[in-house]
Amino acid sequence: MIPVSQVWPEELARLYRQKGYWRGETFGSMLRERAQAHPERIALVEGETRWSYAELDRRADLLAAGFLAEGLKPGDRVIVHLPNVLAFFPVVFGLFRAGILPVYALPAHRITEIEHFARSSEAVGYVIADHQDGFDYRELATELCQRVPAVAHVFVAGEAGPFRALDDVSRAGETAPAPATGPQPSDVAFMQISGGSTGLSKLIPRTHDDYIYTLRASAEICGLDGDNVFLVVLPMAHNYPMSSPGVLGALYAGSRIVLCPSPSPEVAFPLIERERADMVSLVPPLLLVWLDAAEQTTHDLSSLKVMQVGGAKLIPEVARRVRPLLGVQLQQVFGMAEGLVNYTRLDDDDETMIGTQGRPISPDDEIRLVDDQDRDVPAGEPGNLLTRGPYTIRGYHNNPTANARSFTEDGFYRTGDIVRLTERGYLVVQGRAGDHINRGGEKISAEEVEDHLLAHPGVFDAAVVSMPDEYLGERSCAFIIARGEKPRAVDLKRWIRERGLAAFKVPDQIVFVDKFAATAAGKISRKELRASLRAMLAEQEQEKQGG
Ligand code: OOB
Repeated sequence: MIPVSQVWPEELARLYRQKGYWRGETFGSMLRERAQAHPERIALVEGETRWSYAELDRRADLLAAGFLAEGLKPGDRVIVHLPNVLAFFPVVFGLFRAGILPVYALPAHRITEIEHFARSSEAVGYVIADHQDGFDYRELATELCQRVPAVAHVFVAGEAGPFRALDDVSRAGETAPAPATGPQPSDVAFMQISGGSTGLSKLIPRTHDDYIYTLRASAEICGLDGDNVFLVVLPMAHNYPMSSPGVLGALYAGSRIVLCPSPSPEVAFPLIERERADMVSLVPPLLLVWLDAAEQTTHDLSSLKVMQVGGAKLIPEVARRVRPLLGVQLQQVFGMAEGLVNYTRLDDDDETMIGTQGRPISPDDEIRLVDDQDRDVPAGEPGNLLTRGPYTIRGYHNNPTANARSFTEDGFYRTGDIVRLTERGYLVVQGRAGDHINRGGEKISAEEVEDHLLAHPGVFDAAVVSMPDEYLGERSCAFIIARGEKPRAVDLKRWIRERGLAAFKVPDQIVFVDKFAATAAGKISRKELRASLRAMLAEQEQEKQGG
């Protein structure tokens, strides 16, 4: 098994420790300290169930011992594929304490993605819910175990079927020994999944030291403390609702987390009223829905103080409506699972809050804006955003090709974002250099979807591009050259779904063409091809509006 590590150059690591960013905490110790400091305080609310910090701490211990008793070992990797359910917390803290690495999958991921995560992380375990929103995760697990026999352990929150119930693992933990030694703060705690700008998702190893720094700093920037009630509506396996400050930042600060079973206003608004939630994080399309619903709601939302919006670009016209309609402070969040996170600050003026995507968490986040030849652009001009710092990774797990492409020789991460810097050091996102589609915060790699389309017998060639969408910001359009008789668009969409991909990757629109225009150089550059198709779509859109 290839060990997972994440190492910064020694002098930088020393600096980050000296400056107090990395304080030698681990997730296990962090939860223990909170549980000792305020054992009775409520940490988690789901429906009628309330768990105190002591309760969560106890359950995490049981699962840590239980997972080891099941035969898992420190350093093993376990895919955690859970929706927003209570079990998420004792599972991940149990794994942390045992030194086992969670690999976070999103609820929307399906067999193709999960198989890829299992292979690339060499996972031996898989944690799922029994079923959610009509989807049975146990069937997915059965398929996964057939395809990747190395996944020898499947644990289920709920009805286990042929697998092992988490409740039984907890029970086994009652009599099993506690982990002998815990992980070190500089060890990798877990792996996140990259948005996948080119091809398949990559694994992002994050250490206890670096991630806990972001929790502490984010909680401070967002004004979280023991009195706050954080409502989580986005899937918390994603880096944004997990850590910006998200659920883990809320636990770090000793706040209360309320799990919301659905992001829709019909479910969230009554919960805000009942639990007096004061903070929530949304993506832009969801904000639109909430804004509309807020105009008519009879629910008391007056407890809400801060509403974060991030994951995709929030346009100023929408940002401007937040305070008048919801009576809350807007906070923009621009971040990435690889590290760098920017926030507008709660005391920023309106113009900054509405018109920028914030500034970095850390004084030691280094930002460079460069042209396509890696030369610094003049001040105020847009450029490709490069970054490195105390919580931005220096490389993906076991992926030298991606690392050569995504990192400079001196360790800057190439974010793929095109941004502009204001005079005060705030970032304004202008777009993406690469070919990923940001569908309302859900990231789609054009290349990945093209590869699946190309596998269809009726497809000769395919190019997937983003197109502007009023609601989602961007949606996906697949240009197809048919082989022989044209397949029907619905069949191609079904094809993608049946290939076991997350539903958000199904192209929103399919356009058949006879050929792709050759590029200036006469050869087929997919990048240029996508750019020209995108330009064509934009032109058509303009014509439609003009006429
Ligand atoms: C967050 O993380 P990822 O890894 O799913 O996606 C990162 C990419 C960024 O590189 C950027 O292209 C886009 O998502 N993005 C934004 C944005 N926030 C993220 N683009 C425009 N405006 C924003 N506010 O999406 C993520 C991770 C942590 C915190 C927040 C978001």
